[in-house]
Amino acid sequence: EPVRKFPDPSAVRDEMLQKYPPKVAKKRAKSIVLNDPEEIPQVQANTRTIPGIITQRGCSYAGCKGVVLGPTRDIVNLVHGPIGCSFYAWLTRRNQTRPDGPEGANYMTYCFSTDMQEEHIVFGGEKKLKQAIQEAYDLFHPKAIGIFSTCPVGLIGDDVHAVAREMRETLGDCNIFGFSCEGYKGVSQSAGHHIANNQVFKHVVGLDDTDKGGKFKINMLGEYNIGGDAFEIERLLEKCGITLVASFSGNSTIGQFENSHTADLNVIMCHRSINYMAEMMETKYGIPWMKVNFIGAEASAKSLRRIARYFEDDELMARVEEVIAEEMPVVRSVVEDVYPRTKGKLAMLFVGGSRAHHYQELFGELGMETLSAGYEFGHRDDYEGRRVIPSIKIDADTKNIEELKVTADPERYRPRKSEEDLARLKEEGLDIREYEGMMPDMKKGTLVIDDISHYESEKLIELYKPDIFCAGIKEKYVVQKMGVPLKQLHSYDYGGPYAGFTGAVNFYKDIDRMVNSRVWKLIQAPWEEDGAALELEASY
Ligand code: CFM
Ligand code: HCA
Repeated sequence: EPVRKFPDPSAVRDEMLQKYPPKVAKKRAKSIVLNDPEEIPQVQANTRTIPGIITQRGCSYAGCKGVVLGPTRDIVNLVHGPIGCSFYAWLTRRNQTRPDGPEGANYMTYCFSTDMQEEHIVFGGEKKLKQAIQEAYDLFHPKAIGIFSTCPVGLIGDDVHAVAREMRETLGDCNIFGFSCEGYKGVSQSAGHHIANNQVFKHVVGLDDTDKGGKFKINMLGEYNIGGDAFEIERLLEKCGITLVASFSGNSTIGQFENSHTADLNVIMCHRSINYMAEMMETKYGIPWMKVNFIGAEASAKSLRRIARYFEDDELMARVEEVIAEEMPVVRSVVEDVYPRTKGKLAMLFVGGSRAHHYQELFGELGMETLSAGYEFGHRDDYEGRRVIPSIKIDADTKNIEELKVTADPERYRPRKSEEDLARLKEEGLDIREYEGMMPDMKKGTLVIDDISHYESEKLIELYKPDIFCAGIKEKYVVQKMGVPLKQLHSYDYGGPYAGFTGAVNFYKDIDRMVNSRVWKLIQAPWEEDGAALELEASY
């Protein structure tokens, strides 16, 4: 096969920037960097998107209501705002529940909204909100109701927290809490994650002290059961004899959150969306956290081993090895079949705040290279791979994370492992503080681009002609019209699961089909068409 020639990445970068007005170019330049895993360059991230640029990002309400709270089945998620905010968020994310799941209510398929009208914008919407809470309570008698503020709520000044307090007292047996997650809070979904973490921690975590048993008790943080991923991870944990106390929040219940402080370890899949929760639980309850990754067969094996090492139990470690040995043969046989067809193909990934990194593992297992990648709303630690303590402000009563220590009962909540234990474990090969971001794992000269714009992705595709581009639904058909298949890494294009060993096999097969289909060669990209065709396009 002929060796493919690539344009020089710094020339690509220059070309991308050249079209922008000088001020815009100056700002974007800081978010488009040439990677060097040895000497990680600084990347500008988590800053405001330049107005007028077509971004992939979403809003704070999406991060809070849709992402973090959305997958919990028995909290009534009541949106305070105009109906559109609710309707367009209704069942748009592929969090699954299954019939054989825990007993009890499941409100995930419903759409609850106060349906705010002009009159409420003028005279205030608190009365309507109280009515809606009462109505939801009368109809369903839920254990909990979460209120999610959309943009107008903040603008007119409705106090959702006061309403929550009042209705909690009036109703007596329903936990009601509000989220000030107006879409405009912060620069992206990321602010919404933070708001969600704070309120769930404050109003729910720690309410149920019951020891539900289990020898190796963990919480799984930042796994949202997209396409059934959590089911596959649950299957593996169960097979190994590891007890899952709570999941934040794929396939979860509010009861799990209430009891989650009884776990001995927090493992984190998506650090971006839930690191606040992990830090707060470590500070208040002494539960250490550790990064894991169940995307990729090798990564899954490594993650199971890390969990087993943490518990320092010979039987568990042996069991984990048995499970890995049982799961791997199928994975290997599929890789063997697919590899010759996928090897050397090129991928680009622009997704959210963790998958653009995690999925590089799976492509690596297929012999595919990631030439360029970036997050929509990751922070610098997600790129550069440093473990930083986020500056957490919870509310007016609990001003910062350090104050959580004061509210914890030191008799009941001692650190599960002392600093000395952790240091010893590190010497023995398990550094629970190890945390790698995207850039240390990417090759030198690859392009790392934060909050990529539509124009920049078009340029990348034109100049590199990747074999596959990974992003979301807004990007999918635009990219495919350029003759490049797009794999949705948010919804998995309605496929999946992709986590764990079974998930890896599903992914290999799907990617093989996509990068080897000849149908893409039949499409002419806009820059390949002649003038007449372009004119036709423009007048359409
Ligand atoms: Fe975490 Fe997520 Fe992601 Fe995310 Fe999201 Fe998502 Fe995503 Mo869409 S929590 S950061 S805010 S892994 S919804 S389940 S797929 S952008 S990469
Ligand atoms: C969100 C949710 C989203 C959108 C996916 C997409 C998801 O950010 O509001 O753009 O295809 O995963 O459902 O990220």
